[in-house]
Amino acid sequence: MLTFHNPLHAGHAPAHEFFRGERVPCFETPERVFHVEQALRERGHAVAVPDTDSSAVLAQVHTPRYLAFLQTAWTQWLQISPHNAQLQPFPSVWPVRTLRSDVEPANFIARLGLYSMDNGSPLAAGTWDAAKAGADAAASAASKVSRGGRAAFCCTRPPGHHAGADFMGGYCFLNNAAVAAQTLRNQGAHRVAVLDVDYHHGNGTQSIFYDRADVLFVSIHGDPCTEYPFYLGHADETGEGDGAGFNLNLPLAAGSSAAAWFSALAVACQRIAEYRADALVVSLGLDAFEGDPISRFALTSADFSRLGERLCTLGLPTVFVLEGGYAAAELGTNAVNVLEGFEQC
Ligand code: Q9C
Ligand code: ZN
Repeated sequence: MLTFHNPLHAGHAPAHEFFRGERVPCFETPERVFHVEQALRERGHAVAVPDTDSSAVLAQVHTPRYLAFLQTAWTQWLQISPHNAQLQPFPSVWPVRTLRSDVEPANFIARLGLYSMDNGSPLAAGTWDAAKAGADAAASAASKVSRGGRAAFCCTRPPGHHAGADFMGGYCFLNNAAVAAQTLRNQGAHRVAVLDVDYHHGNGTQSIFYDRADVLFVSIHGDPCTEYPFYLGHADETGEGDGAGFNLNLPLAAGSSAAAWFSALAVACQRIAEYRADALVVSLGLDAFEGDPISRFALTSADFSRLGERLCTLGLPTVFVLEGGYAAAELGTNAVNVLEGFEQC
């Protein structure tokens, strides 16, 4: 399958994140994409460089002040002290209920909190360049599919589906799936379906399209009662305003079987078929894998082939966008199994 890779992803390489009160090595590493690129090469798939600038579509998906902050965040961090080059900034304060988010504080860490949903999105020197090149890869894959390609894969990191219009979260900075969906809309698709199969609910993508009927969001994920992102992803979130009825969450209990997962996939595919979408974006997280270190579903590598086959039967022009998946050594096999399953039906 034609793949657009992110030539700058390795510049986003923060050292640490927080886990159970401790600073631990990041789960979301450059190694993840090295494995996917290696599997693509070994199995004979063409890998292309992004050829589309996502700047205009990013301005449709994210707010101007969030983009301005993110683009200069590392420079702002260094302006506090040159010694910060060796350190990672983390937010420690957030504008939750009753606090104001309309005024940007002058304090950098306070601004970082304003534009974050958690302390789980570590920044590094190359974060903006990596995230922007990833959005370019997503726009490139969507443009290719708009021009008549059956499918394309955006092989990128950092992931995107937790990033909302004006915040980062869950290792995500720019919402690549939203960029792909909006690009398809801009280039003539009337209705676009986004199917998010990452273990974690795609709260950012849901929120970006929640009041819109032209983009249907469907997600299969760990029940937010116990799983990240905790504060969104319940079954009663069905859309609002023009978007009422165009959001479908299919939460499953942590520990659910592959059989339960494929039953949810059947419901998801049924809804997408009813919607009569012109194109499909798949937020391809691979953390539903049985070996994932931070997730609790049970898909095998063979199940990922089956997922690809099932998605192909929808018969839609399809853009795959890499999201999570932290069993790095198996990530290439699992990703390419989906893509080849798709090509086999
Ligand atoms: N801080 C994606 O899969 N929390 N994001 C893990 C360690 C966040 C996952 C706990 C998990 C986010 C794109
Ligand atoms: Zn995930």
